[in-house]
Amino acid sequence: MKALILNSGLGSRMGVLTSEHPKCMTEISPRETILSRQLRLLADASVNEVVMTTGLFDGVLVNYCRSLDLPIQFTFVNNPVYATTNYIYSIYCAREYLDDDIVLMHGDIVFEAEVLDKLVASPVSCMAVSSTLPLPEKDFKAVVKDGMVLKVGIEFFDNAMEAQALYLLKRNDWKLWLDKIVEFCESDKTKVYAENALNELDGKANIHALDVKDLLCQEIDNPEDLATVSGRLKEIENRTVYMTFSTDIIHGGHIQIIRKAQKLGKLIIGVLSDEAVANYKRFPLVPASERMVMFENIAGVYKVVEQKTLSYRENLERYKPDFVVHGDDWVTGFQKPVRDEVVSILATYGGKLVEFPYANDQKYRDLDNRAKAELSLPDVRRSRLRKLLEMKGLVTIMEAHSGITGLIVEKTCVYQDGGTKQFDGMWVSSLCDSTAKGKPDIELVDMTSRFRTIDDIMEVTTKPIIFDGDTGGLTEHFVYTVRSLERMGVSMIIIEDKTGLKKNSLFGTEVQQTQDSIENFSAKIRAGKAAQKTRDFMICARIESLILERGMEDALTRAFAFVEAGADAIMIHSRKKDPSEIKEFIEKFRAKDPSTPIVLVPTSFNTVYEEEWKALGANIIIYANQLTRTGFPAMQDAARTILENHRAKECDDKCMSIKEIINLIPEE
Ligand code: SPV
Ligand code: MG
Repeated sequence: MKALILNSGLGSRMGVLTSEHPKCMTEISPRETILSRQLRLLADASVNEVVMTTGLFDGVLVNYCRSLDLPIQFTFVNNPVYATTNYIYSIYCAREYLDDDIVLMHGDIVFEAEVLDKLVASPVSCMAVSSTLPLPEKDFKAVVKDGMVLKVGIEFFDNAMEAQALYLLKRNDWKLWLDKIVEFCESDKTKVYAENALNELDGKANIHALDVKDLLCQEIDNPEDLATVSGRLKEIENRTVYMTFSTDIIHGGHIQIIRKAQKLGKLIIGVLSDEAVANYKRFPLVPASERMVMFENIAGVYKVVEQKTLSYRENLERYKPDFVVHGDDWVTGFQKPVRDEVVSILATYGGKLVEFPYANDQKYRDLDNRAKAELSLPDVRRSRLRKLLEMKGLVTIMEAHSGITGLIVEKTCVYQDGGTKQFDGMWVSSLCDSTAKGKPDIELVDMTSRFRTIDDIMEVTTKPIIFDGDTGGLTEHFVYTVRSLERMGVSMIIIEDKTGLKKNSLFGTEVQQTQDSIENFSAKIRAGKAAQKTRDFMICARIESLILERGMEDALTRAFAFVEAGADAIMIHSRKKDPSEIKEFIEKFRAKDPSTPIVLVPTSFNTVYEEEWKALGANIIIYANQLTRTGFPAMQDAARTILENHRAKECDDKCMSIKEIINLIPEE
């Protein structure tokens, strides 16, 4: 596709403005002339070959075009008799360069990017017309019937629309018109409009009317036009466009949509906060502060701001952008409520939503998968629990005891109120790990076997892991456990202040359980902290005083002593249904220690919502055994159903489909 720009005219109605250069070099804004704007928009629309006819000042014009340094290849054609002929003759002079699809425009037309984009994207020949503007007395009008342009000229008022000499002409249609132009010029009809030749074709050139309505598309004939157009441009250039990004990798697809958005106005980019990204898709590899810098450095981005939540409300109300740009992938699906909210906020002040086709390109998905894989590397995974705590204040952790339960924790996601919610990490429970192996929870499953479970989970997931270290064993052994876990990429070990043969805490005082002394347990914590190599790894001290009914004071004394010994977090446990003793502990602990993270395992005291725990000052909520306790009864039920029915059919409805399994477990 080539552009043909007609710049041979004298532009005498512009007065002194055209005394030293052609009209197209008239300034329309502090940075642009009519021509530089046309050429920049053509280059943006990937029209990179321009044939330009020239007349008076042709040397000035040629030098000017070259000085613009645009990715455009020019062919200049001088009309030697520009003073006595009309542009029909200029086209005739250029005819040998025009065997292509042609964007034809007069050199004095100013239009906004959307007009040219629509024109260039048109699958058929078309001419820019407006159904909303009044018919001009002395300028072009197009006679339009059934969407087709039949005639163009000044004299037509019936069935006519305001029209501008801006066309897309497909090669075959253009050839018909060009042949007529040649015929006219060779029989000396050179003082008429090229459209006179077109009109003789009686609509055979198949030119459709492209209705650009109120979009700017206007020729500049005199200083009054110049003032109007400059004013419109100022208003257009002050329009703002808002887009949100959650990505930590910028690829070609992003740049493409950014370029499209920039054509609509000054582009404000909202970078989604780390917390919102972590909830919405995955933990960001690059923090929001750095992602903001990435976008600030993309040419032509006007401003970068943080968007704290998936909802656009706060930023739309603050910046009131004229446009919000998004891919069309949110028209349906879980983001629909976010979109609906955007539409309703835009409606309050007359903003517009512009949706471009979503680039669902495999190569971009691969890129994101590679980034995701990085999250499973030991160093990256280990450090993430601390970051999540910092970012969210409260993190939620779900039990996993195998690859498949790990995948369930990794992937389960619910969509609520336009947002998403998923677990932040996994708890490798001693109870569930032992149960899965058919063994009691008495530190019988040895560390090697427990590590094997962690490895199975790590192989297929990326989220941080908290390991249930029971009593931690002998201090001499514990230091090795800390190092091994740290090396594997586990984020935290929780050890309980018990000694001897450990029994599960939920038995409480029904079984013989011995609490360790503060001194011994503190020494174990100190040794563990001294053994670890990184700053990221955390040792959490679990206090069993309430389980063993030793009272609140004992629990608090131990908590402060263990923090003193170096514990990075405190877990307080209870087997009562009533959450009051846990609430009392949090309140009293927080009165003296505002920052050490508090971990809870609300299996018995399960009536309190996460939001309330957060408000009270808790930081990690572990759902310690629910996958085990729901999974195994389902298996027992299936086994019983088959035994009772002597076949598997009755079990079918209880089964996960093979398709669902395939979705849960992707092949590499
Ligand atoms: C586990 O899940 O193994 C625990 C938590 O240690 S609890 O069972 O509540 O003691
Ligand atoms: Mg346990």
